[in-house]
Amino acid sequence: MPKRDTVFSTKKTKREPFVFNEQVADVFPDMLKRSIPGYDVSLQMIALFSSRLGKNDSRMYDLGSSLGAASLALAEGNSARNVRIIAVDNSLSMIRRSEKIIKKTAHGDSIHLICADIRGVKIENASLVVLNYTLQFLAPEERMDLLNTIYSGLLPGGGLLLSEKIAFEDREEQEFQTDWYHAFKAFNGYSKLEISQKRSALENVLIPDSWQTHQLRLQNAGFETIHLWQRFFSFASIIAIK
Ligand code: GEK
Repeated sequence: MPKRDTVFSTKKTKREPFVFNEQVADVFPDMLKRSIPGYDVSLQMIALFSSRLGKNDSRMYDLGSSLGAASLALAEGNSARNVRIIAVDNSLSMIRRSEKIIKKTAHGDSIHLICADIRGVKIENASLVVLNYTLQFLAPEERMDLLNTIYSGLLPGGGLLLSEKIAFEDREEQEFQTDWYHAFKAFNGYSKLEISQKRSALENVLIPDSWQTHQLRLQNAGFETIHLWQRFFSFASIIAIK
């Protein structure tokens, strides 16, 4: 049973920005399951994309790997030979825990963990790159550089799997989607206090872009095929193929 997320359950005396520390890493699987509609499906489909897009002797990257869930999905779906999966996260709490989790699976030899900032990572010979709810944590003006780096490190026909919280250009839709998203969280057992404290901790930490902004950025990076393949409320998953 994953440990229950109670990070925002008691009243905080001052507003502190959200960080991926020990307390968060300790309850992370429960936090994501109850906070991201479509998270489990995103992992299942990462395995599917891996099974079709993986190429012999290539690399796959999981950027912002947290506890390694997407890396494990890449490894489970992969049927190509000699694929090296590189998982990168700058939270030592996450990397330490993911090391223990991955060691207990059959994929310990194919997944390589790196504790580093994804903004400095070198991408090469990649058949797949995963950014599963990570790009949203970079400053908006830094996102294009990362996508350019990813595009140039991908092999022709290689894919980028991008999942994000998105914003809506239409104010009425933004309010509608936010309201239903909060209903989703309440339905999953989060109190009003937890929902509002987490929301305020994520302000200026998680900055969502609209689908149109993502599409334009991916086009500018050079991707030829760009499609939305899942969306639940304000959480969307996109595939972009070089
Ligand atoms: C999953 N992909 O389970 N460099 C490296 N890591 C970073 C950076 C950065 N600049 N910024 C944020 N992170 C995972 C879930 S969580 C999404 C990804 C969420 C890391 C951060 O430490 C955290 O582990 C991850 O990106 C984002 O499929 O919590 O909403």
